[in-house]
Amino acid sequence: MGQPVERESGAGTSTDRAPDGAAGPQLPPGQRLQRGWPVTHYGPVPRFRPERWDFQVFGATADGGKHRWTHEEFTALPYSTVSADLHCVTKFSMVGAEWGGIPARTILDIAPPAPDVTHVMVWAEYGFSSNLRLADFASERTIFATHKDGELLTAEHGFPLRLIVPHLYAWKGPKWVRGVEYMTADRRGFWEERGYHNVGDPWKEQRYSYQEEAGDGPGL
Ligand SMILES: Nc1nc2c(c(=O)[nH]1)N[C@H]1C(S)=C(S)[C@@H](COP(=O)(O)O)O[C@H]1N2
Ligand SMILES: [Mo]
Repeated sequence: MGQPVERESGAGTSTDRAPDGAAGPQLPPGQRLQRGWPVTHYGPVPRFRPERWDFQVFGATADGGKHRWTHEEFTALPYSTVSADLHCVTKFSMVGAEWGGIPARTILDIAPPAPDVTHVMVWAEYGFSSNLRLADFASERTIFATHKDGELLTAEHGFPLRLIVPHLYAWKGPKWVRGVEYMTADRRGFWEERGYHNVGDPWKEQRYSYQEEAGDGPGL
C-alpha cells in the first residue's frame, strides 16, 4: 500500500481574485480562494447510525472517568455560532462560513481535564485522529460543528459532527468526530504522523513536519 494522500473531489473552482472584484478576505500566505466547497479527506465517508453513535471524552479527565453522550444528548448541548474560514494545506481556502454547534469550551467545562493535561487527541470514525495543544482546543472559537450557514452538515462534509479550529489548517478539524482524549504529553495524529506539521498554523505556513522547530512537536 502506498502513502495515503489527501484527496479532493466535488465542486469548486479555484480563483485568484476575490468574488465581485472586491478586495476580498485576507488569506494566509500561499493560499488561494476557492469558489464552492470541495470535499477533501482520506478514506470513505462513514454512514451515520444514530443508535450506535456516541461522543466520548476520555484519557486524563479531572475525575478519572470517561464521559459519554448519545447523539440526542450531545446535540442538546447549548448551540452557538462562529464565523471562520477553512484553510486546506493543499492551498485552497473556503471563506466566510458560519459554523453552528457546540463550542469546545463547553466540553472542557462539563468534562474537565486533569490539571496536567497539555494536549488533546480528537478522534473520528475509522480511527482518524488529530492532535492539538490544549490551548488550541480551548480557544473560544474552536467548535464542534453540526451546521454550516444554518444548515445541517452533509455526510461528505462531516455529518453529524466535525471539529472546526479556525486558527489552524483544516486537517486539525476531523470530520465525523466521535470523541476527545485528554493527554498529559503530545502524540501525533493521523496526518501529523504522515508528514504534516504538528502545530499547523496557516499564518506561519506550518505545512510540513520538516519545518518543525524545537518545541513544535514530539520526535518523528
Ligand atoms: N475524518 C477526517 N476528517 C478530515 C479529513 C480526513 O481525511 N478525515 N481531512 C481534513 C482535511 S485535510 C481537510 S482540508 C478538511 C476538508 O473538509 P471539507 O471536505 O469539508 O472541505 O477536512 C479535514 N477533516
Ligand atoms: Mo486539507
